[in-house]
Amino acid sequence: MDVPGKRDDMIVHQQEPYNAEPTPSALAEHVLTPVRAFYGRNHGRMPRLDPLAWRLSVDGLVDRPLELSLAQLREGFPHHEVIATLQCAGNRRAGLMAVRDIPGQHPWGPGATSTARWTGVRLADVLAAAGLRAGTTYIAFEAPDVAPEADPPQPYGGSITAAKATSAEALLAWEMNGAPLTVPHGAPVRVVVPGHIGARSVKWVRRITAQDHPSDNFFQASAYRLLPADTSDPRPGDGVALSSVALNSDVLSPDDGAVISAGSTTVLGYAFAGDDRTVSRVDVSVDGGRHWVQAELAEQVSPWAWRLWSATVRVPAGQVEIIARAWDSAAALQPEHAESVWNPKGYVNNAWPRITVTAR
Ligand SMILES: Nc1nc2c(c(=O)[nH]1)N[C@H]1C(S)=C(S)[C@@H](COP(=O)(O)O)O[C@H]1N2
Ligand SMILES: [Mo]
Repeated sequence: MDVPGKRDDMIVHQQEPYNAEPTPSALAEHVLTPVRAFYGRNHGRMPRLDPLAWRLSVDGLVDRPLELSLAQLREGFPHHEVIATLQCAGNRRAGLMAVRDIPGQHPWGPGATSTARWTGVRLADVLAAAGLRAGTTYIAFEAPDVAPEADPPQPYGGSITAAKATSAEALLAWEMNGAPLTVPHGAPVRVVVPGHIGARSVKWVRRITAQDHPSDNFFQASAYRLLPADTSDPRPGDGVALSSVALNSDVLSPDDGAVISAGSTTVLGYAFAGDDRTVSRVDVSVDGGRHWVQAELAEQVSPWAWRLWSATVRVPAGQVEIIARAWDSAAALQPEHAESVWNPKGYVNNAWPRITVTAR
């Protein structure tokens, strides 16, 4: 299937299913990532749903199971907007693959992260209309796209806690940056879970289930889990299920490997921390960490959005490594080395970003 409306310089990791990220310089251009540059992450063939035939069912531990058309969803609940960054748990995996190979996974760079303004209704309002019963601890989502990599092959799904699902920020969205959602981003309606890994923002959602346990879907029980480095034969439920996005940052300009002029250079990047954390400080070093320049943080456009940053540093002639490190509002600092965060599926590489330039 062709993927309409994407920049032609997207870095395509896989054509079918479509997996692609913008170049670092394209990502650095805007605080709100244009849809044509927004990364795409798909585990199966994208479904093309007829918006008039689409129905959302809400079932499980509810007093009044619902079946909503798109019109009922749009007309039955107040509309809300949230600017939120989506970050795939596999973002920056290439840095882990450089430590030790991770077979069968895409070598994502920094671009499996993008930010948009999402419009829809609060998931909380829809759950309230259904009447959540006492004992509901998780809200599970299911979509129609079948993922061949799942064992057994099954429709994509996942879950979040009932607390997160009833928060003010979790949406059922039909618009992205003021335009109707496109098929690659989940048309007609997707879940948007700000502050959680992208995997929980289920696209093409068709079923929402209130339950007293996490989803047993492959992408909740087996994938998107942080396994110990020495795990050889993982079973469902092993390791840590990923939800909140850990503090992370990367350098977007100059390009890794670029030839630049020695002297004053502006370094651009992003930093992001999920859920109740925000980014508080970013530093840049061009001398292996002996000296650091504190970066200027661009405006925090929403509590759920990344922060772009810039730092002006003096780059000496020769081959120079540019390093960055970020702190969040809980005073956590990114881990220094990718070696210490390597894990079998290659998730959450939040080690200090390092690029190498040649200055003349
Ligand atoms: N139905 C469905 N939803 C999905 C996925 C998927 O494959 N199928 N991929 C998830 C993952 S892993 C991520 S990171 C985000 C990516 O959203 P995007 O393609 O709009 O950038 O969607 C999530 N929602
Ligand atoms: Mo993802």
